[in-house]
Amino acid sequence: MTMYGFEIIQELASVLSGDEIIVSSNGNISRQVYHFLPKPQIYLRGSMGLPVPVGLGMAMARPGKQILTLVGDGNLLMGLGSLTTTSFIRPSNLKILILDNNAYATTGSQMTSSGILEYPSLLDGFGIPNIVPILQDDPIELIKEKLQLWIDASELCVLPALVDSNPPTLTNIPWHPEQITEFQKNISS
Ligand SMILES: Cc1ncc(C[n+]2csc(CCOP(=O)(O)OP(=O)(O)O)c2C)c(N)n1
Repeated sequence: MTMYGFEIIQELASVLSGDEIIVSSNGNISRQVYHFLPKPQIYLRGSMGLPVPVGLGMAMARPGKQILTLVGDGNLLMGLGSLTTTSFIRPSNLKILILDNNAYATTGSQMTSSGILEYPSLLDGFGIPNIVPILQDDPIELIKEKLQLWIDASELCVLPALVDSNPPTLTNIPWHPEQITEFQKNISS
């Protein structure tokens, strides 16, 4: 069965309370979040490797908000060391969803090295609570269940999702980075 990251993002819509802040990876994932989920959110643009550090900073700065960080495998690998700091600080309002399509889909679907990762062992090694990964042939009810468990977790929690890669089809986000910064500054704690 084929399952793309954008389908997980669409499913996410049904478990959101509406009060969460989403931090999304640059490229395709930010575009999908912009197109399929409530606006505004913190759409990273340009800089790779930053969704986890930015999510961590947001979770510390806004302890009263749930921060959902959506990170592609390319972005995760580029900032892998930030999992150490994340585990050390351990904000209970930070939830990380890894959308692993084993590719840099945004720039032409070049293969990443994520295929060698065993997410449960990797995350256990970092001391980070995690949920059994979403797999391509998981039935939709199970996917929703895992998303719900993840979003309801009372502590730092990571949910990996192994998805298929598809080329970007969505148009870029029409917002200037300054507008996104303005939104970010005005989020109440
Ligand atoms: C430092 C840096 N290197 C390369 C790029 C170009 N770039 C933008 S998005 C992207 C791929 C991101 O991959 P991933 O996080 O797996 O998300 P996907 O594109 O698969 O949705 C790349 C290589 C960049 N923006 N910054």
